[in-house]
Amino acid sequence: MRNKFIRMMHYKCRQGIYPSSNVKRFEVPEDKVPWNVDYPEYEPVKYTASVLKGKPWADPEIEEVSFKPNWNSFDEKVNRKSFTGDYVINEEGYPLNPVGRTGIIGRGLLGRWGPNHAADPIVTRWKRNTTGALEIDKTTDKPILQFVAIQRRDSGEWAIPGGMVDPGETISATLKREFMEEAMNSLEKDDIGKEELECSIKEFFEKGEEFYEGYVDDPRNTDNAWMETVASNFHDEHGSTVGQITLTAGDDARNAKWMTVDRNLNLYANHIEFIKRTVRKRNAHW
Ligand code: RP5
Repeated sequence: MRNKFIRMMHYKCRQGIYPSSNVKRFEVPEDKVPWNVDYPEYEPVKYTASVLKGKPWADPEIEEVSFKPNWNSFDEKVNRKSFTGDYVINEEGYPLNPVGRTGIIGRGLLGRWGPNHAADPIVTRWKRNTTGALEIDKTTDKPILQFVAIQRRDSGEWAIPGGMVDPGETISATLKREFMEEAMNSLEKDDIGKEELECSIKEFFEKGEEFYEGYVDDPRNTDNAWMETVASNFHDEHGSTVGQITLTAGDDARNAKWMTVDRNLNLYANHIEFIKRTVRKRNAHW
């Protein structure tokens, strides 16, 4: 399960302007990404969004004397361990992005210094025609997969309906909660409505297959804060359970829909990689 992480490269978190800001990343050519490659000209911009200040889900500044994080371990309820192995704390006391340079120091929009843990539910069904028969791609002779995608409010990009793991929350709870919030609009329901929604997907969400845990090439990553995720596939083979539900966008999602898998999809962060792995696992058309 652990990823052969050392070979990983990031792209989306080295591009131009930092999300929801006018802060320009210092340019980092691909060969200068690894920390062990000298880059004497490197002058990353320092940026931590002001929106983080005083938020209960965000860390204080590193310099704050009362802030004594236990790096590389479970720190009270906050998971500061990385799936990539132990990360380095530099001389100034900042954790270093395990993939390498991003052109920005500080936390940007991310709440935690070091790893920020998320979970991504990849909910799939087969594409069917109007009679209910599987659609088979003529070139590969394989059935075509569809997955639940949401359109993010922040960037407008389509994405897997993942979200942050709350302190002390189990990954399986995050996977179900985020799906309910972003693709079923559970936050707008009263307690009874929420319970009904949960009942309708409870059994389905018990049969997930975890296939990735590791770094995410998220556009919000910085040199000192980055996203990691656990991605699990929940598959409705006969299209008879979750495959039938009406999707309603909620919370951070502007839209939600069943998206037909296509290798040319342009998705948020490196979510296309997760879809590709799911396709392989299901032996679907790519
Ligand atoms: C990505 O950001 C993860 O893969 C996950 O989909 C998402 C979590 O962040 P929020 O959607 O909560 O902002 O890196």
